[in-house]
Amino acid sequence: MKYKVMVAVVSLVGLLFSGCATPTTEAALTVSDAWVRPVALMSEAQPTTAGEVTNAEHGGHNDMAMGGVTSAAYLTLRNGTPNADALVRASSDAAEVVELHNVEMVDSVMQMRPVEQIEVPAQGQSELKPGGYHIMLINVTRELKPGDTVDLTLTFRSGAELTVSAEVRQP
Ligand SMILES: [Cu+2]
Repeated sequence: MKYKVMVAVVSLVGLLFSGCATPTTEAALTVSDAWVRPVALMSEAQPTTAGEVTNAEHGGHNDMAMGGVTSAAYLTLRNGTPNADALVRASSDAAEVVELHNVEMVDSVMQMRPVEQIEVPAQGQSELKPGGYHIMLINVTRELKPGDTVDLTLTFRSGAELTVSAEVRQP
């Protein structure tokens, strides 16, 4: 009885696996669920998003005394190749400066830190999500309303480059 269930599960997994391994144009690296936090430009009171740090912490990146408006992009990276890879750079049509960040607890305070790269394991995935790794959009150049889209170009350690369209939406 138990054995039969096991067989059923195994064959189902096998089916899923063969379904993924389409011989034509199999994407080595894929991006899914890409989204960006909305921002309103020109509003006097810019609410600070929970879990993120205010512009003051980004003083080094802002030449303007008032500081630019920031947002963050999140997505899931999948690596279908047998080799580990890493996201090493990102750029966007909606921000002057784009950095890769992580959120760490430092003396029980959440702080954002730039990181060199975000690892994507072989045959695995990495999630960029609130409270963890994210793509920081610094000096956002236009209003980002829910429903808008933001282009993100992602460069990987392997040299692969992907451009994705991220939807602006509330967390
Ligand atoms: Cu950040």
